[in-house]
Amino acid sequence: MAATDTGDANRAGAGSAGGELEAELARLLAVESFDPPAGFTPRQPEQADARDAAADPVGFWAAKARELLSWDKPFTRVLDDTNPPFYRWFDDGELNVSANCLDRHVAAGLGERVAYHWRGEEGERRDVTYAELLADTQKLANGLLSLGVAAGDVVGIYLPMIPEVAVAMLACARIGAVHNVVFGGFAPSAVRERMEVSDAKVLITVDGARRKGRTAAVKAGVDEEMADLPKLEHVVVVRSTGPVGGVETAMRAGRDVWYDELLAAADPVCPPAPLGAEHPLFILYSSGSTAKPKGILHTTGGYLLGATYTHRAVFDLDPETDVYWCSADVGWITGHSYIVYGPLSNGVTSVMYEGAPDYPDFDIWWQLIAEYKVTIFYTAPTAIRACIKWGAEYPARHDLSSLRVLGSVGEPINPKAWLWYHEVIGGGRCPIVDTWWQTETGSIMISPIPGITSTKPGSATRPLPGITPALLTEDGEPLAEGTGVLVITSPWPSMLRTLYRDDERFVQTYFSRFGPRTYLVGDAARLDADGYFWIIGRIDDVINVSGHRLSTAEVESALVSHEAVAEAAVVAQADADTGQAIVAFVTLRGDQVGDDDMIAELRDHVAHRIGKLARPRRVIWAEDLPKTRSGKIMRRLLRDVAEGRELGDVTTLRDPSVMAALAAKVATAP
Ligand code: 6R9
Repeated sequence: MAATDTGDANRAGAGSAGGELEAELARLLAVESFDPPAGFTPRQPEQADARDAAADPVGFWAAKARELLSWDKPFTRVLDDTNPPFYRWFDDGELNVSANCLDRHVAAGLGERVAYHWRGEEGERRDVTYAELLADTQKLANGLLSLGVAAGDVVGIYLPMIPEVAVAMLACARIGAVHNVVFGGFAPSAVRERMEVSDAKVLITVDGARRKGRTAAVKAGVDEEMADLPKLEHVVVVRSTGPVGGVETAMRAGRDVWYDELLAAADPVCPPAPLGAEHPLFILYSSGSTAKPKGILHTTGGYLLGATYTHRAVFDLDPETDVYWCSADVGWITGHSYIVYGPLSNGVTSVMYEGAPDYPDFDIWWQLIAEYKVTIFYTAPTAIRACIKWGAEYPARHDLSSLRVLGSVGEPINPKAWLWYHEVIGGGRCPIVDTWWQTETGSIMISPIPGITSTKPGSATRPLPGITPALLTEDGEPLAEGTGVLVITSPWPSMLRTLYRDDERFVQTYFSRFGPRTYLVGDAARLDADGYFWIIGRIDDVINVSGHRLSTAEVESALVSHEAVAEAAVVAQADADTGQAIVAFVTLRGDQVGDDDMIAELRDHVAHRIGKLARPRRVIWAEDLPKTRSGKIMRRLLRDVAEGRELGDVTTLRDPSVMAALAAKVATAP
């Protein structure tokens, strides 16, 4: 039964004593379902959308594509499903993503509207308007053309959270170049790999990047790793921090060019190229079951429709009045769809923040929300859990009454974090949208609609209009209720089109288990009697650390690339802060000593190869690893050991005694 939780909104908000808050949260933990807050009136016609989509899903998407996007050439074909899983949407239509994100708003007289209120980590402010974004985008687009970039070429982007990252993406979209953004927190060697496998022609990067008062020399790292990439013709460098540690950024003659000089020399007018709706827009590498990252490919029309429609519907957006902030990094799909493409296509004002949530102090987020009167805030459960740890006194210092809708993404949100978000940040009056989706889906798939859907803490609730998730048993039988494998049974416009230059892996990964018309998500889920989805977690060897996807194989291959390591197996362990944490079982070579120095060295080595977020939380020395007779490492058993569970069946192991030895080790390991 649903309980209404609106009578005394704000009671747990600013000023309430810690004890009272604890008691209130404990009481609410027993509440299973929350009706939409009484004072919240939705603006969008989603009930009508749901009806239309149920009656005619393809017709629904066609209508939305005409209503929400501007087409240079209208499409006449909506969906081509004759060659599944290679679906095509709107494929005889033409449009340009940057024109939809910029030109159409400027043409409508909204050029002076702020696109991004940017804040630097030392408090610097820059308000970038739609007109300014359009001007820079045109110049950079011309600059890229002058460097020889043509439609279809891949351009790498390795930038921190500065407005230039949006300009870089939009400039590519303007000329039909395919961007390949790499998260700024990844190590240069991970960037190199992604540039190499995608044959990137140009890389757009930065002199240095700031993080919590320190500056890292990004361009120097790029030079070290990418001196010998034959296909990489140019490196464009944004002057962001100036010399790092007193050292001038080195520029290689003939290859490197300063971003500001490129823009200054460029023609200010670059008409947007009309592109086929199925023209590739970007590749984004994501972790899969093997060490080789998957180059997820999205195309122009369907992707932009997904991002634009869901950003409106899920956040109950009013571009005229809302101030929106997504705290993700542009290097992830959440940043692509909900910092750049969705918000800009809808013409809303966003906040973009360069820094960390705990710098200069634990209240910086709440300070920004109060200052810019943010109405919609979208973040990750791991960040909420960190805020809980820091304490409710930090949000209590600021006026958060502008907030209207709160969003969550990246991993299942535990009810405790949900309730704290609801009470302390939302003052009990803001609907929470727990949005389930993936890099592959391009846009949000399962989520409540604010003011319409009753919410249950921990459930992403129901599918959005036009989206058809289902649960199957291992044998592919549909489940009306219970726990099973999550699939999506019909195509949707923003779905991935393939894995870059690897159609075979695309079919194999997503469309082989249940056939070419059933998309295998890779998550397990539970469906309750009300038709609500509860995402349980991955069914493959993907680890979710703080909402970031990492593959066990990728971390293992980084570990074994260290000379001291003979073998490594990596598993996830449940973690109260990061959702999951990485545990590495490592067998050293005979002459090596497993001590604290070696642990530190291996952690550094992984940070250097992949990035800091891939560093194992725990390293456990293993004389031997549990293997089947065919030599497969049984990670399931390692997980049981890491999480301190009773061991299951070990009889399939070649040497069952291995597990007892490991269990004893884990009991004493830090
Ligand atoms: C957007 C994004 C996708 C994986 C996905 C699932 C997990 C994302 C979630 C969620 C439970 C949510 N995930 N959102 N689990 N509830 N609201 O995160 O994309 O980086 O590709 O990760 O993240 O396991 O399969 P991506």
